[in-house]
Amino acid sequence: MLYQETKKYDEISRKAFRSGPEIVGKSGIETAPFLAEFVRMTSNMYRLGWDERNGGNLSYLLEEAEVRDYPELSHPKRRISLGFCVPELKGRMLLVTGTQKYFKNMERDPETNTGIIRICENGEEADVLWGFRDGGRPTSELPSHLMSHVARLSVNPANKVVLHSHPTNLLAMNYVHPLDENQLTHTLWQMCTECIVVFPEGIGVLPWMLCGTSEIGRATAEKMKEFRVVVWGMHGVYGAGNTFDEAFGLVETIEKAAQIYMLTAHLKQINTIRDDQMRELAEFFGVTYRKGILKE
Ligand code: 2HA
Ligand code: ZN
Repeated sequence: MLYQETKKYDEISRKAFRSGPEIVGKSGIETAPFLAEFVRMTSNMYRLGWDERNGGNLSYLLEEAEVRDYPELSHPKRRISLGFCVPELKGRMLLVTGTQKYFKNMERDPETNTGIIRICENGEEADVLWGFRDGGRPTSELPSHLMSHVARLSVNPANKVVLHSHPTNLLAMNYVHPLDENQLTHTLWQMCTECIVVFPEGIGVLPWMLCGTSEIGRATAEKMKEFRVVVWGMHGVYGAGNTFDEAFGLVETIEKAAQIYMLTAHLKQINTIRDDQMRELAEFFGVTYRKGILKE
């Protein structure tokens, strides 16, 4: 190899090593670290079996600084109507999965399966800045995503990620465990030692409701003021976090706890994590847990 060629090769492999092989041969927004992380997360969720067919959706609130290097985002491609109003997010940009799109296909073609939108000044429309290449639209669950972002930002300005998914064991548990917030939280806390530390505020629960509507969006957002995780009865879960890892890790922990429950609920239980032990954990790790769940 000539010296120049070697140098070029080294440069490419260094880049690939730093940001993952997917950036080689790509340009513009397709090289953005936030897109790589978004795609990685949806692919993981698919492989975990949480997001069959077009199930699940993901949204990420973008900061101006993250998109400065991508001039293609300054030319809106088309305007879409939201069907609801989120004045709190006017001017904000989000990367979001597309409606009827499969998490399975995200890695292969992010530009068709996702898109970046900017909420217009009226809060009722959005400009498509990139993606949805086949003329698609953002997820049918956009009301729940945008309203949840607003709710989380009102209590935590650093929140950036909202996810919706159908984790298998958590969903199975919905059919055999009371859908009561305190009872469900207590059971899940009991299933893994770390649970009370990872979600000390517990989990919110909504009864079965029609999905894809502004009503379920408003109900989810109301819960999101108190909880980072909201179970949609007999449907799935919403999770929020400051980073992809945080939102994913939260749902992953809850799904693991639900799996332990589903593996043991029909067996004779001879051991448990007691309430006083959970209190000991919370005190040791310095977390403030939701009151009214552990016996005082
Ligand atoms: O978008 O999961 O709740 C697919 C869904 C709807
Ligand atoms: Zn769903």
